[in-house]
Amino acid sequence: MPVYDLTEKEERVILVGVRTGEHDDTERSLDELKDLVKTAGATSVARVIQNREAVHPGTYVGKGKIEEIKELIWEYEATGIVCDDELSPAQMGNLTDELDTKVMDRTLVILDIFAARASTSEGKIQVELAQLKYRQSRLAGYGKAMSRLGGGIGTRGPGEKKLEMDRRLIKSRIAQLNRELKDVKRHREVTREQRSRSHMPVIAIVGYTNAGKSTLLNTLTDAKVLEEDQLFATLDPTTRNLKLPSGQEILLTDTVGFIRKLPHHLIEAFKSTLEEARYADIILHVVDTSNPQMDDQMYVVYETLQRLEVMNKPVITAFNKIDRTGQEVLVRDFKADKTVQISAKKQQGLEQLLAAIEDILREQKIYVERVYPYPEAGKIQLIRKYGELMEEECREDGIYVRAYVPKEIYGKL
Ligand SMILES: Nc1nc2c(ncn2[C@@H]2O[C@H](COP(=O)(O)OP(=O)(O)OP(=O)(O)O)[C@@H](O)[C@H]2O)c(=O)[nH]1
Ligand SMILES: [Mg+2]
Repeated sequence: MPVYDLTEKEERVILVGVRTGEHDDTERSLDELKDLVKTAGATSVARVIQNREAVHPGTYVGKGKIEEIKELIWEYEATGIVCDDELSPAQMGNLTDELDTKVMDRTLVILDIFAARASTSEGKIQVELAQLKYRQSRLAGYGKAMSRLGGGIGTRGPGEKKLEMDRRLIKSRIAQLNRELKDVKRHREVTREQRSRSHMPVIAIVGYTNAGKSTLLNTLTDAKVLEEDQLFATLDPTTRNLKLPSGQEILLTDTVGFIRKLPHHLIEAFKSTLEEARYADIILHVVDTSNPQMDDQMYVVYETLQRLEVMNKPVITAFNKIDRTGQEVLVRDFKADKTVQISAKKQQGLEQLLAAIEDILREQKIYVERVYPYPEAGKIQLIRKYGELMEEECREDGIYVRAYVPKEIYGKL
């Protein structure tokens, strides 16, 4: 009887970064890379940073550093290295030759985590597509680096499936996944259309990974989405109804988290998921106030929104986790239309958050004050359902109403 070894050898990796410009966040970026590596199931045993004007085009780091890394590999019995930037196929091939070890990059690790986390068929299609495209461009001419991956990080597809290795098979698999993705897109469009016909405003929760987006959705709507102290705990967007204190109903959507250097292939593949924010009426930006890198993270979120062409939308920034920091930390966000301080976990500041949402929605609505004759009373139902009915009074000539209504409804009144 054949015996299969299902346990993978523990991967021990050395983190490698290049510090280039003035604005130096290499250390912090490597801290994050360490978390990513851990999430992917490997251990970081050492880190190396090189100061260079620019990343070495052929080998990412210079010759001297390569020697240093070689020694560290030997010293720490490392099984591979992870570079903090996406390596070109040539860099990956050359480093593999020089170091004779498994060479990975930040992108590969992020893709690996996404593969492990994807739970819906939509998520799985998107991740596998991103993984295969990454792999495809590196197999051409540099197959050695890919075969050097062996098992572990970089070889696992969604659903514990091994990723395809054969170039021709990759090509046909990509074509198949692209077809499936088209169906997914169509499905999303239909859902979105239905939503916009329901006239319910959509609010997209965005933010850096681990900021507390899912926790907030759960707190507000009892959505039961996975919340965990981990990077990229949730990938698939979840939408839930929420009734605001005014009676108005809205849709809240939790989306995939952002991170610095989010892989290009991932953004491409996840476009239909990430696009949820593009069709939202309000962006709810959740920030982890307890994270020392809060400012960098906010910057990355706005940059990513721009990459996704999410622009000119009202933004509410919710400074989350204030139960950890206390109110004394200085928080501000000039890009936001409104800011609130909350604790999604301890349920603090939620009334203010809902009030901020109502304020913005009201700004987008039209004020109506009039008397509806009794035969037209049915229209008040419309107001009640889609707008905000503030006053209603039966008079001799009809029903007197004061309300805010969405523009789309106004015409019908
Ligand atoms: N102390 C404290 N912890 C919080 C708060 N909100 C969320 N957390 C914790 O932060 C961690 C991340 O929360 P999630 O809701 O999973 O974060 P997310 O933004 O959905 O993260 P991803 O899905 O990974 O992108 C979890 O351990 C939460 O329990 C808060 O207000 N206070
Ligand atoms: Mg989440």
